[in-house]
Amino acid sequence: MSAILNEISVNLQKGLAKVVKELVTKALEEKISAKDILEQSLISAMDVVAEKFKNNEVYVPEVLIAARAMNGAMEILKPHLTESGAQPVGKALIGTVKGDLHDIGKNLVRMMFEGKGIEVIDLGVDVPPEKFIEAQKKENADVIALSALLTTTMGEMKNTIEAFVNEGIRDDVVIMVGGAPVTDEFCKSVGADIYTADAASAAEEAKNAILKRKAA
Ligand code: B1M
Repeated sequence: MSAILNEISVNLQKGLAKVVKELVTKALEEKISAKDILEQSLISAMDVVAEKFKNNEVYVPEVLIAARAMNGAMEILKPHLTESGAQPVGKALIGTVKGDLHDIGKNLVRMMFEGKGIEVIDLGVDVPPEKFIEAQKKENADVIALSALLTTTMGEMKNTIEAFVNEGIRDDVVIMVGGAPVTDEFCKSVGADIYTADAASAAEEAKNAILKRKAA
């Protein structure tokens, strides 16, 4: 790994948002690709934080500070991950489900979608089913993208899908699910259409699904 990517990783683990932003800007100036910065320093730094959190070596405040630094750095990368001037291929609603406050993965998915030319309405975190329904009635999106990071909130994906069924609008949309505890088996069991393990594949699958629907 190049020295600057290592430096970004070390500072992100410490949650030094300002330093991380400066280093990310510098790395871009040095022509390191946004993809490499994202994968080799930001995501790998969060993996280190996650491991330490799991082992009780760091606690919620430290993780929160690192997460803020990560989100700040991603905002700098955003224009570099997004194809500029592309015609929107379709629209997606995205949110982290009710009871769940994790947003880094969801934000990554949003950016990757935007990178594929998909317009994204981001409903944020802790989004109850009725908010997805209300937004869908207004926006008429092609894709509903649900993120969950907790085993205790995965069930909200099922509740959200059931709400779409109850409103009679389930078959009008492609419903995608993802997040660390989510699996393909779970996706099938709750009646979602697509599961992907990472944000880049989610964007790829979303674009394919939109183009397929539009061609049908
Ligand atoms: Co939380 N947390 N957390 N946390 N946290 C986890 C998820 C946990 C696994 C840590 C652990 O114990 N090992 C654990 C969950 C255990 C479980 O349920 N199995 C946990 C816990 C327990 C908690 C609290 C309950 C802790 C507490 O208060 N005691 C609490 C819950 C709060 C709540 O949500 N109600 C909590 C709080 C927090 C913070 C606020 C401190 C912070 C979140 C800050 C934020 O997001 N702004 C936080 C963090 C950062 C984590 C870990 C360390 C890192 C998550 C992350 O951002 N990873 C996490 C440990 C871990 O995941 N190993 C942990 C980086 C990110 C890029 O990955 O989000 O997985 P991820 O996204 C991936 C894929 O999953 C995928 O794409 C991304 C990669 O490309 N993806 C999708 C995500 N969404 C997708 C949607 C798709 C497709 C792919 O399609 C629609």
